[in-house]
Amino acid sequence: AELSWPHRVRGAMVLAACGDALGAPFEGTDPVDRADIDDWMNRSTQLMAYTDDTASALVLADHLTRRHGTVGEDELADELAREWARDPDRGYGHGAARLFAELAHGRPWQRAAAELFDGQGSYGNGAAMRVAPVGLLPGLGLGAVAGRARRSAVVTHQHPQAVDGAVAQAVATALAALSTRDTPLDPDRIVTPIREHVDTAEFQAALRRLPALVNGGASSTQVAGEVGNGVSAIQSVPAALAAFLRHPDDIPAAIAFAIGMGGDTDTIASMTGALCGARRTERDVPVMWGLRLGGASRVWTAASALARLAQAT
Ligand code: 8NA
Ligand code: MG
Ligand code: MG
Ligand code: MG
Repeated sequence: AELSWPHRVRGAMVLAACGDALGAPFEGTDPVDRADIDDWMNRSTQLMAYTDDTASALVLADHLTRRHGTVGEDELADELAREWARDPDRGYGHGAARLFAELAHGRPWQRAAAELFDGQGSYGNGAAMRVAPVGLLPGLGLGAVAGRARRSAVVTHQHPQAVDGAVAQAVATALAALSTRDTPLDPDRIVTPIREHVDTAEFQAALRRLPALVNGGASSTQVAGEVGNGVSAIQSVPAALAAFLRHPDDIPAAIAFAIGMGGDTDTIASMTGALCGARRTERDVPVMWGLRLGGASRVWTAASALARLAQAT
């Protein structure tokens, strides 16, 4: 009963979308005024809109639901490109928009993704920001989660740090969904298993610093200063994990912490939301956020369909 996996799936998907929409107005702001965050989170009754982060996470969720949890790279590339073409003004990164335009013209993803940024591939967080559904698949070991995260990433992001970012965020989501609520979360017990699945020395180093930072009670701005808050996976994925580990059982505090880091606020808050929602379930998502979220029924439908995979197996 404690695990209640379907509730955790819905919690993660809905709170990831809310984090994205709550963080979006602050994207690129650095530093962010804490009073502005509180006002927007707590008092405003304005509608809020999700961005590319959620749009692409919903594509991946639907993909996994239809394929009973497996990743098909060709299909996924096509589905992501079609979502971009249908609704291109959701705030996609430059490399992502260029890539999707090429895919829409029939170029194979293998070549188009590899040629981005002078042949380095993108090190942006675009593969990590959409990956939470992979960590929410029922009954997978962490190695299988990591493998599916990698396959879901490479269709757009071939830089090794961007792939590591997707692996880290997917494994973190699975660990959050497996964790016991309201019992203290030891940062080492989350960070150590994630480190077993990432490949690059840079990602290893970025993750290794997190437990001391979190245990030392670092503030939002201190974490941003140490870890970074930019659109690269190597900065934003550890930043989101730190926000979750600082406030694992207090959703508004974790989201405010994430937005308070500044920089890529929609994406950091969305990834934090996925982790907190996976630990807490949808029952702990503030009701007003769901009511303010444009497209909430689309999010709810995709989340509930993904959650039903747990009942089918
Ligand atoms: P992406 O692949 O375009 O990467 C994002 C950005 O990272 C690029 O536009 C480049 O500036 C930079 N970049 C990535 N790889 C390299 C490289 N190898 N060499 C040099 N520069 C590089 O798109 P993505 O899907 O990975 O990005 C996701 C982000 O874009 C999310 O934050 C999302 O919300 C969106 N976004 C962010 C901002 C922002 O200011 N933070 C603004 C608009 C859109
Ligand atoms: Mg975005
Ligand atoms: Mg954006
Ligand atoms: Mg962003």
